[in-house]
Amino acid sequence: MERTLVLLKPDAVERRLVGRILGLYEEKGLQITALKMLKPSRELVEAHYAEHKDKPFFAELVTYLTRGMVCALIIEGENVIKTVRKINGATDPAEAEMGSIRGLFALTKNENLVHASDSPESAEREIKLWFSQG
Ligand code: 3AN
Repeated sequence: MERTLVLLKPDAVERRLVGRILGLYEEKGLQITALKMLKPSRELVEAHYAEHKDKPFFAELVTYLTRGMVCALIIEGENVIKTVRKINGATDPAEAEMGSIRGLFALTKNENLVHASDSPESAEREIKLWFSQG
């Protein structure tokens, strides 16, 4: 059994899409095993996106993630990492399949609603960051 860390980013919360998005994961048959709402600190977001710290969009990315509430969840299931990334769709919503979250609801790479871990190693690292208090 695999697990992954998913974030519904501030645009998802601001646009009241949390219920629709959680429904897509659940309707697929995946199990949400932890869920919380928080306004993340700059330190948390910088650590989460450490691999992008030298990218030109890093400052904008940190501002975006820290501007409001985020819904963080752990989802478990067989092949959950690959499956959730498929449900989320490609990073660029213009390339994302139409039935995916980004295909359905997002327009730009800057604000693409969701994050999901890309490997078991990233998942464990990210779960520690976002769910450190038990
Ligand atoms: P994904 O979230 O699909 O794994 P990453 O890890 O390449 O994609 O990018 C992390 C986040 O950085 C994206 N979800 C998006 O918010 C932002 N991002 C990625 N590429 C760009 C870009 N070219 N311009 C602005 N923001 C970007």
